[in-house]
Amino acid sequence: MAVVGLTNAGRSSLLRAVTNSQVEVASWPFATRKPTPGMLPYKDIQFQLVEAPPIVEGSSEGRSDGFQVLSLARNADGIIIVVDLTDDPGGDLLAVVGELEASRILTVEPEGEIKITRRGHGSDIQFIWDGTLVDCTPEDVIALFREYKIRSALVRIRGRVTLDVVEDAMFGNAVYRPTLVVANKLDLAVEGAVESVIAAAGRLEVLAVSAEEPEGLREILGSKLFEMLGIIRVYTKQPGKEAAVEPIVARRGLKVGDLAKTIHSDFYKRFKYAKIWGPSAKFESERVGLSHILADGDVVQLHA
Ligand SMILES: Nc1nc2c(ncn2[C@@H]2O[C@H](COP(=O)(O)OP(=O)(O)O)[C@@H](O)[C@H]2O)c(=O)[nH]1
Ligand SMILES: [Mg+2]
Repeated sequence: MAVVGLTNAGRSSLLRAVTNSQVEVASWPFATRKPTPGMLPYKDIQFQLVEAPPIVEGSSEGRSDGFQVLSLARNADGIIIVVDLTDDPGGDLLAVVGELEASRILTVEPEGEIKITRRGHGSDIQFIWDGTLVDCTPEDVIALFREYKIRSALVRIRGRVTLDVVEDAMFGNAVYRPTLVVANKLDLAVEGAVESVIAAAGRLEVLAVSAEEPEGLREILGSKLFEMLGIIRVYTKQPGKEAAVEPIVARRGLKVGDLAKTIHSDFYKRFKYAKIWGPSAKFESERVGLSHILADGDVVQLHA
């Protein structure tokens, strides 16, 4: 997880409160210059939190190590945005989200998808409609294509597609990162501060905390991240032995086949069946195939 925010929001304090890291907390601005990692233990797994240097206006154009900060966010599994409730937290949140978006790091999953298949010949744009265009017309899309010298293409529209989605599809550099907003310094917050963050956050979830009062914070933050990232833990088991203590950590939707591939390509090729125990099993020691979808807490025995 990349922990980002404006300077003094409390990124270092949050890491100190919930991880093993001894990062420097300072009341002067720009104390954190280098990305600093820490591990947050939750259940039997660990989340790596990395404090990014502060975001400033213009980070997305490279100001104040902006490219480094934003590539950290781009390469993380998810993002935590820390805002200071004693500042203008709603405005600060919009500023941070604005810098992320300007570098095509999306904090909200786009509702639509466009697939552009370019053709070497002809000069027409053909649409296939499995959805709608939002805030733009087919002519706008064709005009945009023309700017990028796309004259002949087959275009499939799925869901709700904005002009931003069209542009992202052409460049292929937009990424979506699940994002949690941590509204910090709750102990000093004035009335209405949390509400202003919630209003600015739109569809993002807001967790109001005080990093100076870390009681129970690990557990709360851990459970939010677990949920947000859609994590499941699966335990492998060899015949006649106890299940592994260390889980394999994966995303919701993991199939037995994916698991077999993760463990060894040979396992996948020579796969016969799997036996499962736990939440996704209809009964203990159920036999399942490659397409069975696993759940958090499952124990799996692969047979090849
Ligand atoms: N009262 C209060 N002060 C905080 C809290 N979190 C951080 N601070 C203070 O805010 C200042 C900046 O914190 P720091 O963690 O260094 O911010 P960073 O620049 O985002 O890493 C420091 O003086 C902290 O002691 C909090 O929850 N409550
Ligand atoms: Mg810091």
